[in-house]
Amino acid sequence: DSSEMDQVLNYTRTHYAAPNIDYAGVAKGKNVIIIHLESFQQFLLNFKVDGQEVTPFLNSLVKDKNTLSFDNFYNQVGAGKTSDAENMLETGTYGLEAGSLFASLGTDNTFEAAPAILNQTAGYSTAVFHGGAGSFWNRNNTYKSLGYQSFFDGDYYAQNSDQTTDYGIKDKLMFGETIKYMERLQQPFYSKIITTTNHYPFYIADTDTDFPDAGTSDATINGYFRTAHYLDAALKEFFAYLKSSGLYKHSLIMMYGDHYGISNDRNPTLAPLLGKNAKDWTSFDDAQMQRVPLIFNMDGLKGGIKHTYGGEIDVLPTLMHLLGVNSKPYVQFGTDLLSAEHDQTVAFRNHNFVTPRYTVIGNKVYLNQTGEAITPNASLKAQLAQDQKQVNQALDLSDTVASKNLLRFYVPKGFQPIDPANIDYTASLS
Ligand code: GP9
Ligand code: MN
Repeated sequence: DSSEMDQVLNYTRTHYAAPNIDYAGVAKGKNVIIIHLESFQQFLLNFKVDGQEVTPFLNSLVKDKNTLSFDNFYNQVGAGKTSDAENMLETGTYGLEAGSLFASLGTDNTFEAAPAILNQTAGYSTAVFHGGAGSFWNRNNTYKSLGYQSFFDGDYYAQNSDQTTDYGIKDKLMFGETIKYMERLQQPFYSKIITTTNHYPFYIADTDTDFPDAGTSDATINGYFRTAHYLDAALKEFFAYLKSSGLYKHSLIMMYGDHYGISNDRNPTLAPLLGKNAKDWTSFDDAQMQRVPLIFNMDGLKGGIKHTYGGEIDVLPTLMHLLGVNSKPYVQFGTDLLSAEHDQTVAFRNHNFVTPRYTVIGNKVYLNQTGEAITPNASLKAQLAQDQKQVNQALDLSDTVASKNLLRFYVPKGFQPIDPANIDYTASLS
């Protein structure tokens, strides 16, 4: 009811962080190209197998003077995996405690999401590209609720068996076809490309990559470096397409990893490659492995590697502020990563959390600097209890918004609610 909505607004308005004047509006009017890096963890950057970089392209990109990236950025997904990441990035609200919000509520709930906001407030056309089944994670319905005008799903891409892996067309082929559709979009456009090759079981043929096998006892880990290397090479090709098509200089490119590729139970096997002892591996180390990349690149962007702590919930206000769009009227649970007022407490979906100094897992507290479990003194205990309370409050309020479909009671000023029935994806090519 409306009193619950008032509680939500009270939280999001109090928690709001104002834009950083050095970055506010620097990408105003640019096309937005979001690249979803499937299962891509931060530790892959600058990692070597047999002396070879796994991600030579991304490694050089993060050093570019026009690249802004974050190296303490965490995924916050639950069981909805890819769809939870998409949900957080598009809506600024959390996924659900169990299952996938896209799957259970994506068709019928009211959303105030990035495609609708940017279309209505800044004249963006909107499109999403995914070279797999359109019904996966209920995207074919949810994308309409988010306000996406076009959805180029697997039907728009080559699908012969030698052109695909388990979840869709191979990334290199996908980018090659996508650029042709993208060139035809009305500018400025807000777009998202979902890659799929770097997905469990991480298989890529020798004819598609010559990257070496890491030689661990776990074929999943060995494959992960190969498919990640393939994705990196695909990104290099895509940037070349963007440059030759002329789109590059009119676009802000944002890349993010959605969640882990290597699950916690496999981490002890990976440990020696990270210079650690398998027997010393702890829940703290598992939490550290939840870092994923967040990278912005744009001609003229003031670059650098930021060490700010944050997570997927924080991306939407960050992006909106870069585009010069006010995020304040919307219900968003994260804060602009570039703002001096940004909240650096990162909530995991299971209510564990990370701050710049501590990692809290259940009732265990670890010191980030050393990884050791500590017994907090009274004042630290009180501070962490306060942080935990805020984490719980944010997750619970977000759950209430979702489960009670509260946004139908709140129409931000100037926002036109989306009617999914008015959107038709069979005509995306016309
Ligand atoms: C499939 C892809 C995978 O379309 O997005 O989703 P995931 O298994 O990572 O949630
Ligand atoms: Mn995924």
